[in-house]
Amino acid sequence: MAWGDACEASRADRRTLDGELLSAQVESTAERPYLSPEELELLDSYWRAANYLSVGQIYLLDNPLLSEPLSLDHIKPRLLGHWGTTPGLNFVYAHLNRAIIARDLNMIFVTGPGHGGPGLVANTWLEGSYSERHPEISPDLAGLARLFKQFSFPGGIPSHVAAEVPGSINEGGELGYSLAHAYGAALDNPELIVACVVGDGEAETGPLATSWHSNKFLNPRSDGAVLPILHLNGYKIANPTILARVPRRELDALLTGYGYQPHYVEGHDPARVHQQMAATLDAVLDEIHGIQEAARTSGQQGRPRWPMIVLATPKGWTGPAFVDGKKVEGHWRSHQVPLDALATHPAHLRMLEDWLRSYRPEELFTSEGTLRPELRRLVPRGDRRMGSNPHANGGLLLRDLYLPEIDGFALEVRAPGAARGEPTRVLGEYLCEVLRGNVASRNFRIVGPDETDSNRLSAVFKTTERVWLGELDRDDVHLAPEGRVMEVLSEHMCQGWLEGYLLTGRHGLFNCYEAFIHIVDSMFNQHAKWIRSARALPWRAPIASLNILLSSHVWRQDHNGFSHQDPGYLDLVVNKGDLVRVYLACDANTLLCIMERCLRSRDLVNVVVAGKQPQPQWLSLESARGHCEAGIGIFDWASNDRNGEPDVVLACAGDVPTLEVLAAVDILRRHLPELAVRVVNVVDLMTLQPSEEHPNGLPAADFDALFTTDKPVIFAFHGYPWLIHRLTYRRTNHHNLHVRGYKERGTTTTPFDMVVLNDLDRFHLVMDVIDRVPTLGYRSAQLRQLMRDRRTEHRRYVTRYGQDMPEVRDWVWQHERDETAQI
Ligand SMILES: Cc1ncc(C[n+]2csc(CCOP(=O)(O)OP(=O)(O)O)c2C)c(N)n1
Ligand SMILES: [Mg+2]
Repeated sequence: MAWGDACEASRADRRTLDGELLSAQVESTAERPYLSPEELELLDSYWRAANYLSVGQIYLLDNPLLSEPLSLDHIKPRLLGHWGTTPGLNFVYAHLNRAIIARDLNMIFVTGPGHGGPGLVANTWLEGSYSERHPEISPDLAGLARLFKQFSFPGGIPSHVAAEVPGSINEGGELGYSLAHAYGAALDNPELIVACVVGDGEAETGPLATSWHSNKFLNPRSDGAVLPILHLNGYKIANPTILARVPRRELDALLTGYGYQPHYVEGHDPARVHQQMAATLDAVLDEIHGIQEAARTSGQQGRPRWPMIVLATPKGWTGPAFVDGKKVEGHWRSHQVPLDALATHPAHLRMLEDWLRSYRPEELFTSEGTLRPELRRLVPRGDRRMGSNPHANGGLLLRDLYLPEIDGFALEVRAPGAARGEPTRVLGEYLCEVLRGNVASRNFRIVGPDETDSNRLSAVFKTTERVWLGELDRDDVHLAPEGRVMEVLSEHMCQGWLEGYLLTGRHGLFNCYEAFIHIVDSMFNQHAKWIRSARALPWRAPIASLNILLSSHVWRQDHNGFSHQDPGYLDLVVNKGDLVRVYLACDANTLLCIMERCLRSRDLVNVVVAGKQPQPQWLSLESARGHCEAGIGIFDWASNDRNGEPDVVLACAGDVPTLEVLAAVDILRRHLPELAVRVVNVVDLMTLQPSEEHPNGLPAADFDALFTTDKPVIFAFHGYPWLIHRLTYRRTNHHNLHVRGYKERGTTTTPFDMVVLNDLDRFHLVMDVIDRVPTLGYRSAQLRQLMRDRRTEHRRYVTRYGQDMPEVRDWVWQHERDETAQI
């Protein structure tokens, strides 16, 4: 069949919106075979080989080529894995290989139903990529036996498409992220096609449901293509799927409504479905090529209607049709292990043998366990193999970002508190230059859920736009098909895109309101797991870190109120230990130093919390550099313990806690000048952990030197107080540590009232000092009384005037500014 005919056939597909029309179309494809009998036979054999290897991985411990009758001794004692999705994945993989060879495509494969691990392991072994990455799983009989044994076996490999599987950028264990990952991979990769199988159950998840909209952000001129393949096998674990049980007309309307041109491939007779799939795949690849050509050569504008495939084939295709009288093939019962009582049901063992032999392994493999030479011709060459495509091992392609010197962006701070500034606005200027400096390499993007302006990073729009392929209005600003900032009100899409972008070897930053980053807690978990697994694989080259900037944070969401006040993301991320860095910027220059470090780092998740409101600036760039390098340190200029040991340590982490601590120190030094106070500021939260627990953890001696071993420590923290206890519980002086932080008291109120509500305010900190420094005794009773009165007065004032007291609003750090101009 010629290309034109193929398009015609696929156009006919588009009209197949109900069963009748579809069967008519299937008949007509069968009458006019697209593949020659030889091509069909080879393709089907290749598919059978992958299916055989998949079943073998789930069941076999020995006898890999069934050279002797199957007995229980050959069967794994624990049967673990997912069969149901696998034949469909294998089917798609075989057809994509055919297209890659025919068209010399640069393609990677994203597996939404990642529980189909056996399929991807089988395919990458067949093509040789697996053995190249895992030489012990050699392309011979011994390797085949090990391939089978290792799957879901202690000391072996997981049952999912994990980082261990070459060619994967999507684990798929937690469903929902495949399509966003696929789009992230395609961005700025104009020659790449990302084939993405979406499970019909997966399609019910929130992240996946919204990810269809990614097509409004893909520029056909400068980005690659994504080919979504909705795997409509009808079932999830124990239920039908929604999309399989709505009339095709509704499904078609849904997908068309998302802006796609769906093409349907449906059936259960392999020969017929092969013919349909081959014809349809060629048609959609023609369409993709046509779209890209039109945009790239004739300058066609606007949002294209990208094609996609709906593949409706039975779940558990080619497996046992019925087991113990119950339907299995084409049913959710095929989801995991269709025959799982082999030890007690001899008939099941025979069924398994029949099933395995139905693939005719003797026709597929030589007696040495290698794929027969005629089938090897169906494997793309070298890096064109999807398991060896360097885009799926992004670190191989990673180039360092150009990073401008931060000096040009720093605020001039002649003395602590002598300047004011908005940290994220300052950062925005720097990021603008990062964007500008990397225009040519097209390897840096900023994502965010509609908050880049709100987070005051607006300076980036001096050099770039927001990507937008949708319709434009005359009044729109900063929207264009070309742009480096991607904004969509879906934290899932933001993170999914960025993960896909990073995993394929690029760099980026996710900016988000602090409270709403929780929406993607679980995505963070999964990405961190991926990094941990990938780090253990020498062939997976390090990728750029996932950088998350949290602004509009808990303490300055006073106008949005309680719903927007939640610093708990930090509690979550520290669970991932050495993979995570948490930075709390106390001012703008600190933020610049932190961000520069994050953008250079690899294989980490960096979480940066920074304020956006005008606030006093404490550190010159030089001081900030040293402070960030250490991650923690004494603010000499705020301490008066220089000539001896402190009576109390006041520690702070975060911009608002730092401000309150310094204001408290101001009060203490005015009222109790003889009290020796030490101020410790923490930028890198992980310094608090013991060095044995975290690479950034302070050695015990350094920690004790800063916090003493016996003095009271009042710690003002940005987040929930327990986190500081978690991190420091093994420190010598932990029993003297008293933490103030957010304790879930929030509302729409003034900035200072927020800290008062949570007992983090300067007055309360002074009271904490008085209560915990034994030597102060009764001498400080009056000051304590005064502090209580100030809190009472604050309450009276804010409820009356709706703003903070002048003494709070206008407070500035003045101590010794003249005599110690150096900071
Ligand atoms: C977010 C999430 N929720 C639940 C699960 C548990 N789970 C594993 S597989 C599966 C069904 C998947 O169905 P589908 O996407 O249709 O895949 P397939 O039919 O191809 O197996 C579920 C619910 C999961 N892995 N991820
Ligand atoms: Mg399904």
